[in-house]
Amino acid sequence: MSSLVSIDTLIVDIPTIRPHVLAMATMRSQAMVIVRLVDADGIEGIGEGTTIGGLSYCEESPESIKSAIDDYIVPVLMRCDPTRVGATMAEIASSVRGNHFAKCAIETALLDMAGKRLGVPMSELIGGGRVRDRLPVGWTLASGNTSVDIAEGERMLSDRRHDIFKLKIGKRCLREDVAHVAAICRALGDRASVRVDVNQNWSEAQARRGMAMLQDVGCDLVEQPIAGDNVDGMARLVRSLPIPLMADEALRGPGSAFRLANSAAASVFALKIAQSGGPLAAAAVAAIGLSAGIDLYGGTMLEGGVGTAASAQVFSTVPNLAWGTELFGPLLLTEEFLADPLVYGDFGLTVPTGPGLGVALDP
Ligand code: MUC
Ligand code: MG
Repeated sequence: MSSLVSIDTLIVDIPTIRPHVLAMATMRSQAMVIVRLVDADGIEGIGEGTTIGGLSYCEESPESIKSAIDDYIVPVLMRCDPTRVGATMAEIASSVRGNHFAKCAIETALLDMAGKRLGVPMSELIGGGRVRDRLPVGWTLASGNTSVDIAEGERMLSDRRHDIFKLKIGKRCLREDVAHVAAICRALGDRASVRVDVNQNWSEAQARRGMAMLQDVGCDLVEQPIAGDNVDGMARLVRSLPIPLMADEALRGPGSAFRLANSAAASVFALKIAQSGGPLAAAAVAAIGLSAGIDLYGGTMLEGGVGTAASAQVFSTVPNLAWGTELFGPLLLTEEFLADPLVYGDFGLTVPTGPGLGVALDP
């Protein structure tokens, strides 16, 4: 039996390139939880568990993720064989409920080690392995100012970096939000796909009105318009409005994916490795979505390079990613912490090909 000889957890807090204005918080920096495991053979595994805006997005914060790992998961890990990823995660699950972001960081690090031990990229340890080496990558326009967003979108298009734009709305009144989206659709909509994310901030009645108005101005998709636990309300919106509704906060792993599919409460699933409980659970969410005829999208918690590489490894195995991905997290940060940055260009991200995650921390 192999064993771990060192486990380090640290919060890496890096300023963003501009304020990122969301319905529930304005981000000026991103606090990412990075885990580094080393086993008795000297093989290193790295993982990331990152959320957005302290406790304003969900029940886990950077500090709670670190504490869940250090105080509750590490004692279990120390008595497990890290080469047995599934068995180790099952042992952790038997003593730690929930805490999906913390579990994601650990499972990612174990899969990174497993890939390095076997000499294969992490994607080859998931489902049937990789089906693509590049992923389309969108960008979020969220400066809080319409003309700044349009100028930023124009730059992204002319640099051939992104032609999918997500707008963060739900903070202002409906009329102002729709005017903002309409202006961006007019300016960029013939060259890009424009979508919105409400981050649960509308009532069902507001959503009914808002989604109809957004469809009329050329918006392609509405992400999580109402509370994620209002599955019946989401189903009613899907049934009565043609514009696709994407589930994000409602998706907390395979169980919730099954319930959403069973209730026909989403047209698209935003796959997220941390929200799902880890890369393997995210792959299960993808399988449920595909089996139910639900489109898929590769989501982000605005992770840095480690979580973004892990997400890319998982999304590279999904047979049909109809709505692309938003794996732009590292590009929102003022500093890089990978030894070699991820490669973006031509509206996409190249999935790393080295063993495990295929990325290393810059010491
Ligand atoms: C979310 O709610 O989807 C993803 C991109 C972005 O700008 O914020 C996130 C979180
Ligand atoms: Mg979202």
